Amino acid sequence: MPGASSDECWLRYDRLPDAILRQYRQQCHHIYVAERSPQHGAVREELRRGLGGLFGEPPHFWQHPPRSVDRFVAIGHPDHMEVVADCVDRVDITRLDDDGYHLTTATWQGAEVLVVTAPTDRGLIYGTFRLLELLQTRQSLDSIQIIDEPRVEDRLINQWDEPFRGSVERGYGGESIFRWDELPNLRERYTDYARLLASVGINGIVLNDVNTTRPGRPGDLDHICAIEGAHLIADAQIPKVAALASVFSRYGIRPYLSINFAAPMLVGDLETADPCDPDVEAWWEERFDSVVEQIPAFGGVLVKADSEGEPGPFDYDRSHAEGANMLARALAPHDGTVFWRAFVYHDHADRAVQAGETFEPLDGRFADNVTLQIKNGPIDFQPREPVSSLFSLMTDTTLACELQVTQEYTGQSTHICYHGPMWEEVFAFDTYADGPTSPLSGRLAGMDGGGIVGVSNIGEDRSWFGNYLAGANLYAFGRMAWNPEADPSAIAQRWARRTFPNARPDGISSIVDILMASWPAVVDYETGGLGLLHLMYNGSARLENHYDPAPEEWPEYHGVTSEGIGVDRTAYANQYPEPIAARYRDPQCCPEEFLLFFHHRPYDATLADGETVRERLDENCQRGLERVQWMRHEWEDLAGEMDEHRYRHTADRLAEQVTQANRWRDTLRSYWGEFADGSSVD
Ligand code: BDP
Repeated sequence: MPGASSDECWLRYDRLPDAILRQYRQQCHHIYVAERSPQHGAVREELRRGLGGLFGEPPHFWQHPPRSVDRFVAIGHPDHMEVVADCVDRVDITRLDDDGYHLTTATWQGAEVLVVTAPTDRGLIYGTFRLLELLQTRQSLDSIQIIDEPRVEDRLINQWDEPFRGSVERGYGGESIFRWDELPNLRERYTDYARLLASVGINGIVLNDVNTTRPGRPGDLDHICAIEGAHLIADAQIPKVAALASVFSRYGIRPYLSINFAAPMLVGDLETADPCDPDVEAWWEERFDSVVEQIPAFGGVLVKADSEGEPGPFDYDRSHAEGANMLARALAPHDGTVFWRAFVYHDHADRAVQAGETFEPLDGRFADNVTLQIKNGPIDFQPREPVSSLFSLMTDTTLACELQVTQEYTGQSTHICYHGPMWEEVFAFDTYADGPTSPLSGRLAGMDGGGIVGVSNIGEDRSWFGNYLAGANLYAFGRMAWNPEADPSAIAQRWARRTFPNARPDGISSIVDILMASWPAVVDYETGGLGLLHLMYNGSARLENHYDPAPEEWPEYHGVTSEGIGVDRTAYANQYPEPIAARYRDPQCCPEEFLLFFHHRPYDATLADGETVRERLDENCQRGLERVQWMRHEWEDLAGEMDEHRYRHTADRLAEQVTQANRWRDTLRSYWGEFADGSSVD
């Protein structure tokens, strides 16, 4: 069991009330699970922990069919377990997606059996977590029939871990949990993290930050460990990565590394990293051979190239397809994937336009094992952005959608901001990539190798996230990567029931209501709700603040002038296929929430209901504040529904969120107010 210093999040296995315990114990005390692989070990361990906690006594494990009992649980593949083969139709199981699973009840030689089966060991892990969820949420196990399979193939967490300083870029849940200086020695917390990820269906983790060298910008702390991310592929460091990787692999989570495109020079001693130079390709081949020899489950690499100072193919006048494909060839013999990020800076002043200009001409030219990893919006994880045009433009390329689970621009670990509803909006967006009705969810699901990727929000903090309610974001990320059409409110409900098992149904409903109100609230008070961006403070420190209101810092992003507000992004709107382009191009039909993203409008321009732009912005800021006040008030009534520590911690966060929402409202209103009233000049 994790100690008091580590919260159990939704894997909380508090003892169940006696009234329901008897039957559960009869059904699940005897467990028959083979010991065939490390994943089977993980299954047994989770059941020992889970059932041990829920029942107050550990289950009894069998290595062979328990013929002397009249009820048991059997977990395994039909090919490996006669009981399972007798209870289910093997064809149904082989037809399941690799990561799918099946829970069913059956009778076997007079005994009642609850079967958890799957085509792969990973599926068995998912099925086991599902069984434990049924018990945690006190559902009947009589005559169950559950078949579940992921709709998206690659469901990855990107851990923006910075080995050289023991921290996580944009991580607000405390210091890094990875102790690179102590590895290959392992910590219990690594296993707990793997359990949390596997329990929501994550099947891959990139272990280090996309920025792979130690930045020399002002404000940098002294390093506590000399390793830079770029060097994790060096022979000297692979054993550390291998140790960490072994923990995640045991839970069916494939390990990946972020690499530096110039590694042949930085880590090796070549004089170039030109992707068309055969020595460069040979260098990568040799590196990957070495990595895979020690990390057989190695999944591949993530690359941030030609962006924010990171090297890339442009340094050699090569295209991003040439860069990505060179790595893809070197990885192909190892069944590895190159996740190539589309977050690229180049000649164009507007980053939104840049991505389309860089990548559209390359559509269809990427190798099969390259996945283009695209942020959900064209700018940068703002509280709300239109969905990136690349999802419409790239019709012949494998794609992944990159989301931030961490709350870089949505209040970090202080504000409550449940991202589920934002992701729902993103996945529901009709890309028109294949004519009408091509929602992003369907595109990612229907694609061989399609992916959903999330930048993690965990750290060393006791809560993992710096804010207990932010656990809902990691939970929802996993669930929506599994099924991008899943309903974020239902997910919040499942999360809350598992996280606060002693809360009454009314209490759970309040928690869900708070979560569901939180993203619209943040959008309102941090942006005014009409599509403005980057109104937060940046600063010159290495980890820009991105938290406090400071609209004066980046006028080019939100376009506030004495004439009006917003940015004319017609060029970007034109990248979308029709009819999306027409909708965004015309201020009269542009959805209100993106009006000022696409257009510079006079303050007194009227909206559909006759109100002016300025009035609406002011009102929305006020509405956001009121929503947070309501959330705080609603939380006050939840005392008694959970332990004092989590209750108080969250109450303190909400009190601070109210203070901050007030600041945001006042700062934004007076900022554009001064321009609009003529007291501030451009
Ligand atoms: C921005 C972050 C920065 C990341 C960058 C990226 O502020 O820390 O390095 O995105 O995604 O949002 O590469």
